[in-house]
Amino acid sequence: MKERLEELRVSALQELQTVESAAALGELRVKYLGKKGALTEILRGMGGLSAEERPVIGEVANAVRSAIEGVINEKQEAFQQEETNNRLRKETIDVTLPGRALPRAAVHPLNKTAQEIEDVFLGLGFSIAEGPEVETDYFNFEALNLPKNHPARDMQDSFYITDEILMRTHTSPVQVRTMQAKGGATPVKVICPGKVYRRDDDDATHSFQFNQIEGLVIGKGIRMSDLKGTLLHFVQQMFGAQAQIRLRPSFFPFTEPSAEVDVTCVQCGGHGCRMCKGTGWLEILGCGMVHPSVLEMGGYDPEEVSGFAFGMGVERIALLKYGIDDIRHFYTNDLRFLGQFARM
Ligand code: 2NL
Repeated sequence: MKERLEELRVSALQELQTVESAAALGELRVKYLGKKGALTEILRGMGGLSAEERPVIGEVANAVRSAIEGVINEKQEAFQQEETNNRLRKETIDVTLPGRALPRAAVHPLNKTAQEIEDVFLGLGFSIAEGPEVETDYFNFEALNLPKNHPARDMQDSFYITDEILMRTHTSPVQVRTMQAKGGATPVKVICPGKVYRRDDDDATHSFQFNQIEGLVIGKGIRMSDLKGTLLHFVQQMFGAQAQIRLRPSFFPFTEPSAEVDVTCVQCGGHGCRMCKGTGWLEILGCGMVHPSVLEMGGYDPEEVSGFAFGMGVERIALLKYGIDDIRHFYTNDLRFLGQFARM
């Protein structure tokens, strides 16, 4: 039995010398030291030994086991070390390599224009109010003095969801909601930016969905000259100190009197060119003094307070400001178009 143990030691150590992988080493551990391994196999014969022989053979068996185990553990550690080294080598990062440049994003020209417009009015002490894009007939039309038979209420011109609910056609309903929330308190100084919807066929100057910014001021003694001064300031902030405005009489159901506002042509400065069709002026917004009925429905006494309001299309302002010829550029997201606004 002793000889068999010594032979086992020799053959195990020999085989271990040439082992080349952690997996093969694992197999050898099982083969020699495992529960059904060679050593166990030999020791199974211990039962037939005499009481004197048993401790002697036991000692030899332990020595053989620890010799084999020692070599296996040593080798295993070496394999592990090697694997760690390989991993470290493979995962080495060259921190001196130049980084990969990320493509730089840009604010969309429409949002940029809206932000610029908002900034001018924030600078004048206005606050920004927002509201739902799905509106009731009451807030979108009724409270704005648009009578039931008004052409703007035609089913053909708006996106109706039910008889009473539609996609808002302007941001005015937000101003009505603002007035009603104020419960008659003054002053009111808000601008309402947002998407609006009209049943138009898209072309270079029309879109079924576009962005509007409306403004509303209500207070004691608010006059048309306040409106004019506010709009002149806005236009000069937006287009430069040389810009002038002119007001032409117009009509809106929710204002009286109403006016259309022109700015001196951004292209020729007012001399007349192709852009302004030789007039020197470009139309940029509509405005007026809030109609007494609209004030009343907003919860204000038209005998006590007055107000002005205006509304502009963000697309139109952006077209003029950046010299763009087709609003569809704003919606088709051609990166060659959008990229031009990246660092403006
Ligand atoms: C345009 C003209 C306008 C208003 C909008 C308004 C709102 C209330 C009361 C009175 Cl709550 N008026 N809004 C007034 C005049 C003109 O928009 O051409 N927009 C693109």
